[in-house]
Amino acid sequence: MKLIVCIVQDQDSHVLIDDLTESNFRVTTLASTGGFLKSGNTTLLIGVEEEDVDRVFEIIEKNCKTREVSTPLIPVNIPGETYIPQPIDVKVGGATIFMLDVEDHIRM
Ligand code: 2BA
Repeated sequence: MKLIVCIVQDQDSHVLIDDLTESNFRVTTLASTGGFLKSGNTTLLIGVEEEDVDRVFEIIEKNCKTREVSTPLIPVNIPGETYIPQPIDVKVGGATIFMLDVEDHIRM
């Protein structure tokens, strides 16, 4: 069994979760925050048998889009002065995926 840890943009998470559950996959969602943009994203935990991994990837690919996002204009306060950084555009991926081997899966 594999555990797919998948970080997606909030905008894509609802349709993705619906598609996964309608396809009989079990999903846990966690509200998360990206370290760089400091804005919300969604982390999904999906436990699947190895033969189903490709099907899950297809569903993720179908529902998650890459978008260009500007970094926020958050002022940086240095004692005595305030510095407003220039925004930069970054491409946020449709999904960032980590695959972990699962030693045991127990349901009681
Ligand atoms: P954030 O950390 O908010 O990053 C959003 C996007 O900003 C990233 O998109 C990337 O295009 C850019 N970015 C991130 N760190 C950067 C840096 N040090 N310098 C320049 N640009 C940078 P993605 O790579 O698609 O990542 C989307 C979200 O997935 C990330 O949100 C983070 O929450 C997660 N993520 C990505 N790679 C990760 C990793 N290796 N470990 C843990 N979480 C990761």
